Amino acid sequence: MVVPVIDFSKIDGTASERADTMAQIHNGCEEWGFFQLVNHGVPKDLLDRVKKVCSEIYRLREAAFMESEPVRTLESLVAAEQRGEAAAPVDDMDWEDIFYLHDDNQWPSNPPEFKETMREYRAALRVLAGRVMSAMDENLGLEKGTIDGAFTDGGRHVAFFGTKVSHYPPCPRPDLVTGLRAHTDAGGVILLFQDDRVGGLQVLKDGEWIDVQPLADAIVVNTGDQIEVLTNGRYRSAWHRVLPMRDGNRRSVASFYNPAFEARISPAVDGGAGAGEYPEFVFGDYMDVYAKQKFDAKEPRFEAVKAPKSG
Ligand SMILES: O=C(O)CCC(=O)C(=O)O
Repeated sequence: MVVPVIDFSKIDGTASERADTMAQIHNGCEEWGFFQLVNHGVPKDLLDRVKKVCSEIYRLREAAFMESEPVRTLESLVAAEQRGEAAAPVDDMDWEDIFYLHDDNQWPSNPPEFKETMREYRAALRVLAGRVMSAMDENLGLEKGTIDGAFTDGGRHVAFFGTKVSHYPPCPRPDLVTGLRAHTDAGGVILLFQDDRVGGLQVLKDGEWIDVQPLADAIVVNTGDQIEVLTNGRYRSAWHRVLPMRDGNRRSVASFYNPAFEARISPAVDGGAGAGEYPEFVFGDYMDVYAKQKFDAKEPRFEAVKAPKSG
């Protein structure tokens, strides 16, 4: 099984190319919760610059990673093992170096081209997120703008758009720690620019972990828990994880197009089987629960934000 790869430029092609592309997107959302887009309109030159500034920034952060808790924890586990003690795998931390870019937080000012490149990249990705959401609206028989409108409460708020820059440095003992523990994403549409050589990302499909194969210049799309609620379970958020690798420093840049924290989320389409199970809630409340339960099953999160029934 291979995560679907979709040529997004064909959405502007002939009627039959468009219909075929829309069907592939629908299948990717319904059957996988993950797919890869090629020819997605984000210029290659911009992707190359993103790779360059993100690699440079890791070089500036590497010494701090080497002093970080995952590294120290692993070192002490290995030392214990050498003393003949049993080393149990760590299950509460990840072998990753990360930082976030939002519209209103402080960004690194080194290397000097970082800010400008990432501003340009985020603008391009915001456009791509809009195009992907429009395709989903159409595939679900919703009026254009429905998903985005739900994320902004009909334009009253601004959708949250965050970017997480991650590196998964080479790990000497991948048997003792995870790159990133299995989880589903909390938000809406996630667009990931992953390393084109070092793998490690896997998606759970029909009970089996499948590699999200590195593919040069592709953007991996996955849908989060809010899309699952809006679609009444038709597009379910998929579990995914990152395995640590002995060789290679994997880079990934994940951009999350999420509802505004104030947005009220509830199913926007009639559900099939399982309809009616999804509650209405405020996204910020969901995030409060998610912050504590990211690596747990999602159903108790939906349960936790369900408003108590009156009477
Ligand atoms: O780094 C990756 O490939 C995946 C990142 C991810 O799943 C997350 O940050 O939630």
